[in-house]
Amino acid sequence: MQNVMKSFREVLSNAKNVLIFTGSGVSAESGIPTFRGAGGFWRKYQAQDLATLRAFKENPSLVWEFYEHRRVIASQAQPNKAHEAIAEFQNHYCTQGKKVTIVTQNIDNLHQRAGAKDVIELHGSLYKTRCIKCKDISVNENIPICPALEEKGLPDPNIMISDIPLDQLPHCEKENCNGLLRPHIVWFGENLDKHILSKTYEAMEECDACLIIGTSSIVYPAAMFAPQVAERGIPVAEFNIEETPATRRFQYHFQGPCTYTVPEALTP
Ligand code: BV8
Ligand code: ZN
Repeated sequence: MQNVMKSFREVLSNAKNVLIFTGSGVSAESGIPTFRGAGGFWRKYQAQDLATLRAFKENPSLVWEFYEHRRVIASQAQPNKAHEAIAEFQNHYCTQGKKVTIVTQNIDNLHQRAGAKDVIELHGSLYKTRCIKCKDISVNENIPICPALEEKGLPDPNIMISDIPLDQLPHCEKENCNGLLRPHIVWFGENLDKHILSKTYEAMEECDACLIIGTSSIVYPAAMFAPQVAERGIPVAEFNIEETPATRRFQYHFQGPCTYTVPEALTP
């Protein structure tokens, strides 16, 4: 093991409160496409053209097909060695009375499926819906989420139409509501949940070591968080297959697939 990794493992063994940020790169080796890579496309759209309230209002059928496709992909994916190492590290640290907070930009639920606890999902979850009428938030892991969306999310770029009638899209089952459901996901141009942000800021203030894994640090405000921790003089280690716009802000950068580098850092 190289000396730099040894020194970071030393930092972790002395730390009492570790903060772990993750992005789509932590799920890449589970077969879930990242945004920046080729995977950022579905049919003839870029993910961020569909992850907006405007797209949903204009064509709820198209946006629901996009998210149904991702629900199917993520439900068929397995947590990888990086997700497992993070969950085991959190579990092991808790038995020593230390704290590990996991803050993810991902909506794929793979940290939780690997056994991680109290995961802070900055951008929501593929498996939660929110009613646009009564605002009820519910967990929903049904595949398909409704009969009309069965097999409807295929990424084939030749599929040109998305015309599921509104009344066949997912609707609220709360008493006398029946409002249209949307994914409980933060779209571009939407604010992050205040409560989630305050829990994140608290973890940023309290931590004495930080890891940032598999993110291009391009999307705000998430991109600001690890650099702000580094500004406090806290050791931050970036795990990525390449350098990012934030790399120079961090004390450590471990280059390579995170299923190799993260277990090397976290396994006792
Ligand atoms: C907001 C849910 C206030 C949806 C997501 C101009 C300048 C600055 C900011 C803005 C701007 N214009 C607009 C904005 C604000 C905008 C933004 O930041 N835009 C970017 C594109 C510039 N932000 C917002 O809109 C946010 N809200 O600011 O509210 C506001 C209000 C009104 C008006 C304006 C502002 C909301 C952002 C949340 C959007 N929702 N997700 C969905 O998933 O469908 S964001 C989504 O994209 C992800 O959650 C994630 O956050 C982001 C993708 O980033 P990554 O996860 O990092 O993935 P990426 O593919 O980029 O990188 C993968 C990395 O992994 C790479 O570095 C790669 O090298 C690495 N990797 C790959 N394989 C591996 C690996 N590493 C290790 N091992 C491997 N095997
Ligand atoms: Zn409702």
